[in-house]
Amino acid sequence: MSSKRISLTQYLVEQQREHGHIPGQLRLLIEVVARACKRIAIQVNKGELGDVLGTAGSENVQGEVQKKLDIIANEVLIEANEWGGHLAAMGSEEMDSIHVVPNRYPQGEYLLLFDPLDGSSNIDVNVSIGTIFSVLRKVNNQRGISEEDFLQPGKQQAAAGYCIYGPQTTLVLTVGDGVAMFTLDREQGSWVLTQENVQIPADTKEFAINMSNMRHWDAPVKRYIDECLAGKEGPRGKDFNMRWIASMVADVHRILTRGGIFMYPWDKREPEKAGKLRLMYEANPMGFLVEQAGGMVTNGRQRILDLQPTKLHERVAVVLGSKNEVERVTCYHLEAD
Ligand code: AHM
Ligand code: MG
Repeated sequence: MSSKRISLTQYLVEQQREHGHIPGQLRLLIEVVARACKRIAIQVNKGELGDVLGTAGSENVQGEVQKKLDIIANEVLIEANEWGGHLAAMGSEEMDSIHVVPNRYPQGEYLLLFDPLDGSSNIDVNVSIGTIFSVLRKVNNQRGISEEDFLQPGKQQAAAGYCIYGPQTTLVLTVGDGVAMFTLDREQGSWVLTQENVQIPADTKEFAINMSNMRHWDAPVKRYIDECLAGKEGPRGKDFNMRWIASMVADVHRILTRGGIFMYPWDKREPEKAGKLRLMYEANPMGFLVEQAGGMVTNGRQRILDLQPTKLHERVAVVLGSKNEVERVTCYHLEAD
């Protein structure tokens, strides 16, 4: 990378000029989301001093207890995005149904989905958390909008990204032309391009899975992890390392940075054959980023970005990261069918 500092705005303007694939409304949308993430980062950093830790005493649609920061982050994203004229509606992990842009504002061409604060269990313990977002085009041309308009396969995303609130605050973005990372310069209050053309190595010796669920796993997942654990002496002939942060943003960020495989598989406690993670605002945006960085993403059997969603809060099993490892896990599943 050259020593010339490029801001997010400049990056987007240049992308628009050179490749023409960022229409004006999409550029505005990304800038607004990035600004909202900056505001969320400020709240996250305040922690106890800002009275933002702990639970809010309410539950979301999935029956999970909401943390104060879940609600704050959700409000920040809605407020920032509803008036700009770039969006028609928004969907969020923290809202039962979609939020349509009120009539007093112009309605835009895009739909935005987000997990406002991912890794909620890590909020109070000062471990990295993040905001995940997915951008779809509004395909029908009428003013009316419903949940159905959101039910598009992940391969139709116009953009996706996340912001990780960690030792650094970093925005990771794809508009379908590779993955770029922007680090927040706190003194300047601006996003600075710090990495372009991110690539995930095809091979890895690092896996991420919640091992406490092992007894509930399906046979192919157990087989894969057993082989990793067998190390040099086992069929893989190499030792594996393990990491599990329990914030998908942080686990995916590590994989984008140095490779690895991340799994949140379906397990036997779930009758619906889905996993814990949500398709539309967790798996799809992360899937788009990982594929754009040369990695692979499946639900154990199929490419996640090909799946036709059936509801806004649908769950899905997730296997993502270094291509050769994801391919192996997927083969184990297909062989077992
Ligand atoms: P959240 O959106 O409610 O925070 O849940 C999603 C998170 C992911 O970030 C992470 O990979 C997973 O849940 C961790 O789950 P577990 O606590 O079962 O290890
Ligand atoms: Mg989440």
